[in-house]
Amino acid sequence: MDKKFRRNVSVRGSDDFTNIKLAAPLRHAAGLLGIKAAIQHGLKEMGVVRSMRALMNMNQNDGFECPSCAWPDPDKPSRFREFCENGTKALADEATTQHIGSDFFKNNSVEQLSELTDYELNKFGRIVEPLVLRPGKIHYESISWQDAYALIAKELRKLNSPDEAIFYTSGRSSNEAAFLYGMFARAFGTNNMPDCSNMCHESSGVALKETLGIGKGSIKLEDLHNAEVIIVAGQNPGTNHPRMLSALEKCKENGGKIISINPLEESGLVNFRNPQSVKGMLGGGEDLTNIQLPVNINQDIPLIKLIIKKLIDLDSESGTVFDHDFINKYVDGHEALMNGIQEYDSNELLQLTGVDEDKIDEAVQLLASKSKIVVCWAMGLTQHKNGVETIREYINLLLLKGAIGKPNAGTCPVRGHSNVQGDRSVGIMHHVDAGLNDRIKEHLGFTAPDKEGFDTVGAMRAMYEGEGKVFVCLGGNFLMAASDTEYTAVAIQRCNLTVQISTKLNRSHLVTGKAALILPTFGRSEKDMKNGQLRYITVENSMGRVRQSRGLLKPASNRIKSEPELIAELADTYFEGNHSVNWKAMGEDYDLIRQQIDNVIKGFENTSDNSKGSGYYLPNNVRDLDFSKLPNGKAQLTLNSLPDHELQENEFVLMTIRSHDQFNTTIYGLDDRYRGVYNERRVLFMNKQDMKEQELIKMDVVDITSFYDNTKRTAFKFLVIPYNIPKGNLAAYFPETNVLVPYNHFADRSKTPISKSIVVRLVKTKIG
Ligand SMILES: Nc1nc2c(c(=O)[nH]1)N[C@H]1C(S)=C(S)[C@@H](COP(=O)(O)OP(=O)(O)OC[C@H]3O[C@@H](n4cnc5c(=O)[nH]c(N)nc54)[C@H](O)[C@@H]3O)O[C@H]1N2
Ligand SMILES: Nc1nc2c(c(=O)[nH]1)N[C@H]1C(S)=C(S)[C@@H](COP(=O)(O)OP(=O)(O)OC[C@H]3O[C@@H](n4cnc5c(=O)[nH]c(N)nc54)[C@H](O)[C@@H]3O)O[C@H]1N2
Ligand code: SF4
Ligand SMILES: [Mo]
Repeated sequence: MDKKFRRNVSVRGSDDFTNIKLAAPLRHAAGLLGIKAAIQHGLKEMGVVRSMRALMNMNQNDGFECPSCAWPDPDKPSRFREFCENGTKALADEATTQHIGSDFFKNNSVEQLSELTDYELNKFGRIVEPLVLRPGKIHYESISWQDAYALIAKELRKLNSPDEAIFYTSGRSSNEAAFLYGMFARAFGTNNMPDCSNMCHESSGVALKETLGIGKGSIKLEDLHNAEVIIVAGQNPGTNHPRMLSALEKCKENGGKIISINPLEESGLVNFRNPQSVKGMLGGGEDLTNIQLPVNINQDIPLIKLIIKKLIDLDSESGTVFDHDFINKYVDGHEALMNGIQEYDSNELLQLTGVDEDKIDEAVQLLASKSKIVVCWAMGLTQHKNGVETIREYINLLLLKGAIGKPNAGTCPVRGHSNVQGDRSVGIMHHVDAGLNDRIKEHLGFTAPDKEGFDTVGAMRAMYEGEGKVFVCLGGNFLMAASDTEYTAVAIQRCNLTVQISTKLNRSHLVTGKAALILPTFGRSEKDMKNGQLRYITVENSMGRVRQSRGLLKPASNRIKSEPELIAELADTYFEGNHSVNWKAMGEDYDLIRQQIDNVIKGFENTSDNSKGSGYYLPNNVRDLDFSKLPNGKAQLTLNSLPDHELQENEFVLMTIRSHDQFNTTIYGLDDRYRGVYNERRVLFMNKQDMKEQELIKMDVVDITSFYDNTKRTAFKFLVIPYNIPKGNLAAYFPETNVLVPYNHFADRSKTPISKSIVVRLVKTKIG
């Protein structure tokens, strides 16, 4: 049953049910309920004055960037209007007035705390002083910053090779912190820089880079407003990128159409009651989706192939469906694609999708006559074995339509964490970039390693095998975010030292290496003062715009430090002031960091000046129709094979998704209002017909098991809920179900764990 480790810590926490209430899923998002939920949450955590001051400043050009998702702000934001329910929750969660320090840990051992749920752990509040968990001990104690740095430096020096250290980054950091951190890892001697995007949009990066030459999206916010068709695939913006709904609304008002490709009919995509418009508050809101295609999980490739096939038939009649001029001029691989696609039988493709042909034909008719098409996507496409190929298939569609590199058309991988794109841009990556290493040598004066480092799954394996011994995390909650929770727990516990640079308590502070440190840091809303000056950081949003962010709230304590400063002090301690980089000076004056970012990272220019006001866009070759770095100097059409899901009897495909009340592993509350689930997270969404066949009724309790490579994995105790989901498909929340995702099954080439298509069985344990 419950697997316990070296310290008697639980990986699972409590799995008691919490008194579920069910309602019908909502047919609209936001509106009054959204505002009420946001304000309630904000006021409870922050108090009235703090809430109002902070909200007035969030996403303003002279304020701070929302710490939640990476959705862009308009270039000219309007006062007091640029936030949403979930941004408010994220802010309240970070700016909470609840605090914990060494007294708290004196009374609560890591063993006791680990018995709680992730929701309960997060509620304790902000960590306000550096803490150490010494070998064999179960209580964290206070430690000075200098002693904490010295402990890390000592453990790093003990390693046989720099490659025994691993430096993880979660995407909430800033460009300045991420740059220093990445450069410290390299100066120390390793490219072991796993990153949350390895579990997130890595498949998008790989697919986009090899087809279009840049691992980022091509559109800007305004392009959505005037697109003729927006395809939203594998994404739930109502919950995860709420202000995207305003962009979809604008597109609809301008006459555009929306196609949603998703096994679920997500409320936010059905109808949006914009809390910032009269129509949204008093009227019925805006219906968003015109055509919903409830595709079976991981059957997007057959769906898009079928759509392309049908478009080919229409094009052979009229010659106007595809943009032949564009294809001739800019696209490679047309003939191969046309030949390749003929091998597929339309009926077989249709069967795989599970969608009504009439609906697909409606989408085909729409796409045939339009060319300003944007495809938006998120985790529903990336987290599959064939995530890279799935995205490439959508890019095929865009290229054939000539919907690339022109206004109101293109690619929109909607990023997760607020600065995950920036972190990657400024050098958080496990790959070797020879040009980058040359510039490091030239401007920073040291030789960066030229050996490929570990990504997330590589890091898990290395720690498990004893090859990774010191694990430093710039934010995040690696234990709960990574796949195969129990394997990852063993891996982490084999480390000599684990270091978490964090704001709030999470399970990665409890399931640790032999020794552990928590280095508490500022949230983005907090005022970062040095020598009487207010310092700011910069971030890059999902559409490649770099802008400044300056906090305004009083920091949670005077014993916490900013991320850049503490990283610089750690580097300075490690190098004992004896290194080509003046770390200490950079940690004090972020302009010095920005100058080096401009020197070392391509595309960044005069960042300290240019990111004022509305910021500046980084170069993007797709916007300029420049494919010169790709084979034959052209964008690439690709041949992608069909996914292979041979299910045995009683097997299902499970996707692990987010509820409306969480940010990744941070659980704000127990409701999923849009899906009609209240006060419970241990639920399994299931098709009614499947329930009947499995002899299950509503509220039956099941264990979910997966079986890969002769290993059975079990997520215990889930309540079955009948839901509008395609037959054969299941959905449950992450991170409770991460235990089912095998550590060694991930997307080809991007190595993103298969969190959206896990083959599982159900075992009934109790009648509901
Ligand atoms: N409030 C809030 N905001 C967030 C986050 C959060 O946890 N909370 N997380 C942030 C992060 S890091 C990220 S990466 C993003 C995640 O944003 P999303 O990707 O929207 O998040 P998920 O809940 O994983 O939802 C995946 C969607 O894909 C659909 N889907 C699953 N499998 C398939 C498939 O095979 N094909 C298709 N077409 N659809 C499929 C699911 O039904 C679901 O609607 O959100 C960011 N923003
Ligand atoms: N099964 C399954 N697994 C998944 C996913 C899935 O859909 N299904 N999604 C994956 C995705 S898309 C992602 S991005 C990863 C997320 O993986 P992570 O980024 O590792 O996880 P988070 O839950 O976002 O991290 C939350 C913690 O970050 C810390 N934190 C918050 N703000 C700050 C800050 O400003 N600075 C610092 N230093 N720390 C801060 C807090 O201590 C908080 O507890 O999870 C992945 N795992
Ligand atoms: S859409 Fe995302 S970035 Fe914008 S306010 Fe909402 S949570 Fe914050
Ligand atoms: Mo993500």
